[in-house]
Amino acid sequence: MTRIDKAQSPSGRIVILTGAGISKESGLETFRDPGGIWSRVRIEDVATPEAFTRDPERVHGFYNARRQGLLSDNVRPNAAHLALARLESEWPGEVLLVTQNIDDLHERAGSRNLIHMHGELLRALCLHCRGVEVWRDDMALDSVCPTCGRAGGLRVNVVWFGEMPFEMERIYQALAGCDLFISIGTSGNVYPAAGFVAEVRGTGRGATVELNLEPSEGHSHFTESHYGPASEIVPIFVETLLQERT
Ligand code: BJW
Repeated sequence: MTRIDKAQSPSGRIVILTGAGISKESGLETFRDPGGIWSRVRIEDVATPEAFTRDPERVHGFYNARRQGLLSDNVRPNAAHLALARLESEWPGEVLLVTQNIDDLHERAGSRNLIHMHGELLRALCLHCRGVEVWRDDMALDSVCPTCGRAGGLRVNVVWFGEMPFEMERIYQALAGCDLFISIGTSGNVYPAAGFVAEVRGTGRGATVELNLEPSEGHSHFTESHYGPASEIVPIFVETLLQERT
């Protein structure tokens, strides 16, 4: 099990990257597993700026369905989300959670130091005024921006292929200074997130741990790996990490 060297790093800075696999047991679909989202819908049709320009109604429909799913009663944080929130509150050093997920399950579990690098399903971006507002209803071509009052400019505030993920400078700064990097429930197919582990290895400083159902694309970069459902292996890993500090 990974240890943070207490002598070198008394407070131990941790960066955690999460992907769709952590929310799978909460009832949300992954993208690239068999039967996942990209097996039913083409990326080019719903997850690029060009798709939105070509057929905004279709893109709205895709995200409206996922928003309704996220807000349904049976979708809630699982033991893995809760364990990461516990780690943030009990760990003596900084814990930064970087999620690729657009759901709000980390917030609902209690995580606070959190970056949504691929955006948030429950926020709208106005292309007229660049305002970003909470949005929990269906979105349509004639939806009105709560900030500027104009219709026709709203899109879901997520990062599509070809767009720049959010807060990259802050993320790379945290990766450069971290003592432990933990990657959870991500297939390692999408950059720049897939390159974070190599970034940490390049500093020669941080330990790197993968917690996933199966080895990801970048599994060989990690110094330690544990495989199984996130709701089982994440709480065990967090418990051990906290025990080792005491
Ligand atoms: C479990 C489990 C359980 C299951 N327990 N585990 C070559 C050509 C063209 C483009 C590129 C290129 N090389 C790189 C690019 C850039 C491109 C890219 O990466 N393309 C690749 C396809 C090659 N990237 C971009 O365009 C990004 N922007 C960018 O690069 O800007 C320029 C830049 C330059 C320099 C620095 C910084 C930036 C933007 C990427 C946007 C991704 N958007 C999406 C959709 C939007 C949001 C949404 O609709 O939800 O984000 S795509 C989709 O994939 C989504 C996810 O966040 C993302 C990652 O998926 P994730 O989370 O890994 O899910 P899965 O399904 O792949 O994996 C799930 C894993 O969980 C699996 O391993 C399972 O085993 C596991 N699992 N059940 C634990 N119970």
